[in-house]
Amino acid sequence: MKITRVDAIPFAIPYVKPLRFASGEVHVANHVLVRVHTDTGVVGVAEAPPRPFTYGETQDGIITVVNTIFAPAIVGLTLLEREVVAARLARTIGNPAAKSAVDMAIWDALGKTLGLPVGDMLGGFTDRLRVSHMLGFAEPAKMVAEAEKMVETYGIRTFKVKVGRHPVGLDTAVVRALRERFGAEIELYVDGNRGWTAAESARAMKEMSDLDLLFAEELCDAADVMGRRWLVEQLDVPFIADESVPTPADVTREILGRSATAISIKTARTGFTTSRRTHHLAEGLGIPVVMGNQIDGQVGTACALAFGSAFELTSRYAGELSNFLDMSDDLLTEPLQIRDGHLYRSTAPGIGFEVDPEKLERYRTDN
Ligand code: MUC
Ligand code: MG
Repeated sequence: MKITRVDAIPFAIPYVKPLRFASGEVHVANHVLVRVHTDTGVVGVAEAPPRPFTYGETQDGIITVVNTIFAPAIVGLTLLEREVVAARLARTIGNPAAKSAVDMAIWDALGKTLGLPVGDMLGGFTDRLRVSHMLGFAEPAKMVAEAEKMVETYGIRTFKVKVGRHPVGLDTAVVRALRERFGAEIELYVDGNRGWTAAESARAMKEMSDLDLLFAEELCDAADVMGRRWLVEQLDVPFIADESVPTPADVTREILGRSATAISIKTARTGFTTSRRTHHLAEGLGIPVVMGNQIDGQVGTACALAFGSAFELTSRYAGELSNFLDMSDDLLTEPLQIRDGHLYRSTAPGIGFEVDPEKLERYRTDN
């Protein structure tokens, strides 16, 4: 069960439909596949999606920090020493996606070693999550057409609409068009990726007050401390902190400071070990949790599914698990399938996926 080697492999898979949102856009999944090798021949796998516009990480930076700092710090430890791994990774500031991929690859290797699914090892609450689909910026008619396709093809009935554009009416019109098209058939919430000011957010939320929104997420910057508290105080729906809560300490500050009332847990950002801490904290604070998506490929989506299905609190709401649908291809031998609005986790040992060696060969960019 000893860690013998860690690989960090860059790969690039283009998106058929790029995702556009207030803080950036993604056209190609330039991710890093992290593999943790052990002395018994078991290999654990996870992926790190760099999001420079949110966390400052780049594909090259992830590879460098894994190869030069993380791998030397953890080779020789066993798969059971996950808290020692976490403490050693924590000596380096930032780098959330790189740390998370190393952590989840270790859990994958441990599950494979023990013959147990990671979702069961973490909590085993359920075998499925309802799926929420993210609608990126486009013309209103196109966003409605995309939602129609998701309802018809996959049975998805929860949509997160990206907002944060100017003028504010551009986005509120889309949300209104969606509600008018689907009525009570769908759940709707909005994510601003810090695109609006607190005052613009308040105006937009007032404009949408009759649209039965489930949540509002990160509409304005948490750095505008008083403005955000002022906004959150007047909302009648939970306000989700996403990129403003990359660590459990940030969750504590945002929630106790009353500048958020719910959180997004992203396994791409906090792996399994820290996501578990965040989950327990959210449970103790009594706040809603949504499983978020860092524009993950299928490897990352399988990770979010394993974690989200492990606990009652993380499986209560639909999880954001469908961004991979917009990619032109992926790495798995058996692609994830959304059926009747749900993703079901695999019962295979580990996180529950296999990487297809031919696909990895085709998409890796280091050969
Ligand atoms: C989200 O929920 O914000 C967009 C940027 C990012 O880091 O994640 C996505 C989705
Ligand atoms: Mg978000």
